[in-house]
Amino acid sequence: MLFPQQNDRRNRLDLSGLWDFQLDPDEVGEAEGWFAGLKAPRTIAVPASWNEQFEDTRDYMGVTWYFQRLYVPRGWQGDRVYLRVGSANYAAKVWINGRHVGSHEGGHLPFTLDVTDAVQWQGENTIAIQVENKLMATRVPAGSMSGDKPTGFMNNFPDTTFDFFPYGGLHRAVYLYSVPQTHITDVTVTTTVDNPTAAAPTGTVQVAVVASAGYSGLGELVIQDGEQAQTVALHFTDGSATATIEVANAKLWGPGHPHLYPVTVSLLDGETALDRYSLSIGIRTIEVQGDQLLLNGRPIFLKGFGKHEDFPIHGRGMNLPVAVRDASLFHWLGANSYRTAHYPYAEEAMELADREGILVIDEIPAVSLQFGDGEENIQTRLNQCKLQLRELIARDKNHPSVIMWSVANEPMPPNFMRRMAGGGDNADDDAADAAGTVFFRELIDLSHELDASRPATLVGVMRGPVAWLEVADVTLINRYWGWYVLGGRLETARAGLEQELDELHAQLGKPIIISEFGADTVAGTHSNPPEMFTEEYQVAVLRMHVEAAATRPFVAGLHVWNFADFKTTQGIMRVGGLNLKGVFTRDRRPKMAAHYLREQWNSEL
Ligand code: GCB
Repeated sequence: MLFPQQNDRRNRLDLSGLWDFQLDPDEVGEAEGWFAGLKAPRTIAVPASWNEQFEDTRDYMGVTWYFQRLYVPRGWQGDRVYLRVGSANYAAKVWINGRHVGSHEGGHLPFTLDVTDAVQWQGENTIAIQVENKLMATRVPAGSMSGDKPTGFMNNFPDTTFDFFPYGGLHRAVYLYSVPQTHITDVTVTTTVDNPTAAAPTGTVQVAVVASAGYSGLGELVIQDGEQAQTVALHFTDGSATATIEVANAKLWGPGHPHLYPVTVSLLDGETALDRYSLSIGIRTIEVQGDQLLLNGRPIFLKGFGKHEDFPIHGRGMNLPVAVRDASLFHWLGANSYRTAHYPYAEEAMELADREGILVIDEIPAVSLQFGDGEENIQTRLNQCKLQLRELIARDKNHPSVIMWSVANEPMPPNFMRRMAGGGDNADDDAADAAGTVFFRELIDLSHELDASRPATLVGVMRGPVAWLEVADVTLINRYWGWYVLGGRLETARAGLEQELDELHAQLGKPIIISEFGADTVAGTHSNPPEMFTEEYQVAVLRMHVEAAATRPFVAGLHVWNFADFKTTQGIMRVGGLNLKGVFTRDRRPKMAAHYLREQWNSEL
């Protein structure tokens, strides 16, 4: 899972650019051998979603083909060669020079294929990637729950169970890279701090390294602290080695002081490096104590947003200038955190968060999980969730910015709509809720098993079962008081919100983060007194939450839904196919709410 890197032992070719592309609605491509060349290609940009690059592809959710030609540098001969696809939504099959080399399912996490034996050194190589984005009940996230009968998110089109556009394509860069035959395959860094609130704390950096082919030999670990470097030897047995370094006077990582220490791991043959891998680490701690979330031993209040990877034309495709702009707007606002709603974001976004001191709640694509379509489908989705959680933690475990894993957003209890209308529980619901509790406990346990250093959570839907929240280390709740519930009646909504916060705190005794709240707002629409959809109303809804949190020390964070307006499916609740709850427009112009938050969040610093 290590991100490909260019150094004196490793090479990396970024295959971003213009590729050949063809839709395959009749699914004849494989039988007709399109992996050797497309029949009627058009040109597409990679990385990006296919949906908005052409007139006829916006709602296309089927099979497509991407095709590229390239030379593999002769200097790589003798090394191992890998192909790494950053994100192919949803399923991908890959051919090199007409030979099938691997497949992957799950649209927001990278996969790597060993293509050493498939590439040729004389002449041109071809890469064909079949990407398919069918909306299916057995996928995570799930599309239509019942084939042709639309039952998804408010009967919207395309038919999803979730409220964002189901973009398809090669969303992140594709790399070809080389590593030496004996190479580093994984590095895991964990940090602890003795007395983190002391003036000059000591940090302990533990590093576990895995090397290929059961490597048993020497290596070294170097951590750079300004002008000083500390070096320790690594002794590998059967491909594994661990080392611990103490950093005196450690500069702890956090918002406002995102200090990163360069670390390099090498495998050594005498003086010669067989392989090396570098990363930037942050020394910090994150823990839950009673009803508080502690960063470096001090309570931290999360100020920020649920976001989306979304921008016109790029769709969900990686867009570095937008990511940089968003980080800059976070600083302008005084925001310190976000949740990767509702899927893992690009690795570059995590790196940016490390550098900029932004805290991240990192989420798998388990949005709107359903529990009403039979045991078999539920188990299929559980397995897919576990796989994606493993892949996510393997990918992001070394980022100091990542402070928590989220294993689900708004899983749907059966009879959700009845509950939303204020109906009470009944016996059937209890059984389904109990099955859900087991499902989430498995995911939270897996998260703890894979990474004991970070809390794990799931994000509860309004009127969802409290037992589901109980399994999480931190209580994350999405609440739409004043919007979906008691819209326009803000005084009554405020009382409902406050009562609910106090009750949940009394029941669970954990820190509460309101991980979504907000109001759809048409930029430029105003009213006095505030009315739904106006900029004044959005400010009033946000103010209600800011004030409710201010008098409740157990509220450990407010994440406004959403940072920016974003594309979703078409339907009666989504004007122009957009969710308008952004405090910025889709092109990042501030609404009044952005100015309001800026005043609030900067004055608290
Ligand atoms: C939610 C979902 C989010 C939606 C939002 C809304 O609770 O988690 O995906 O976009 O509500 O605006 O309805």
